[in-house]
Amino acid sequence: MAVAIVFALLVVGSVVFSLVSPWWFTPLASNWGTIDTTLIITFVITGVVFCALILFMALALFRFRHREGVRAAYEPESGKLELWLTGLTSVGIAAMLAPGLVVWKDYVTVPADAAMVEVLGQQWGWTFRFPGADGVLGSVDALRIDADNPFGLNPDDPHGQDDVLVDGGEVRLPVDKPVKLLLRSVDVLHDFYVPHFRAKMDLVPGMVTYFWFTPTVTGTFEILCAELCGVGHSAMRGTVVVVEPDAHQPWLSEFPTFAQVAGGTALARANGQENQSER
Ligand SMILES: [Cu+2]
Repeated sequence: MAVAIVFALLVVGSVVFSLVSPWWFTPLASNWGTIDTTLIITFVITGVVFCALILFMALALFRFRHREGVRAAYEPESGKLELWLTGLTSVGIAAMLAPGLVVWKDYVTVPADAAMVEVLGQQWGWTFRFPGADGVLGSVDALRIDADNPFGLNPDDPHGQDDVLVDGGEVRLPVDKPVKLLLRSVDVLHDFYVPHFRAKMDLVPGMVTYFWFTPTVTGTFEILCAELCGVGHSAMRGTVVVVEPDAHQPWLSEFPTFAQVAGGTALARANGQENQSER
């Protein structure tokens, strides 16, 4: 009897806590409100099932408690009950999975006008590459990655010459413009996650993954790595600053293009060789 009351109180407490909880999603700052909707559908369905199961247990404990002279009836099979339970479970699971399929299709169907930005993850930080004036990212090869060429760009690819290389862990994006993020990892699995955008995706060494979103609110948002990637994992943070569209280009122009970086490296090498030959 006492246990039945504890179970009932557990249900009441869980429902009240869920309704007045101070912990909820961070405010949404992208187009992915549908991801919140699918999560809420899952919360509601699992919540209803949780309450129904616990209350049924409380009811069974109370109704079938020990009484002198009363014996339990043995009923191992009930076709009718199994049909009901199977049917209801199927409907509940389908209702949780189906909305996700619709949202996933949107998530991987990138709008034609989306800007492209590459995100490069590395133990334990983020760098970014914009395609430059030609709008095309230059080709890359992991084997070319070294201290002078951290993105592994192909120096012979004309598309790569104007690519803008953004260091420092902060990327700025224009508000209300769809953007496709192309994700690469230098070393191990990482996961690019901005809670306010609801969007996340693994970075997998050896392949390029992607997702898209439209930032809808200006402000500063934190990038987290959501894949345990080594001892510095918790420090693998960055910042997305969503700015007004006309503030974006001035910020981007502060960063060097690949041609400038590679030219500087070539010059430094040439100077180094000169110095050596002078000696
Ligand atoms: Cu990581």
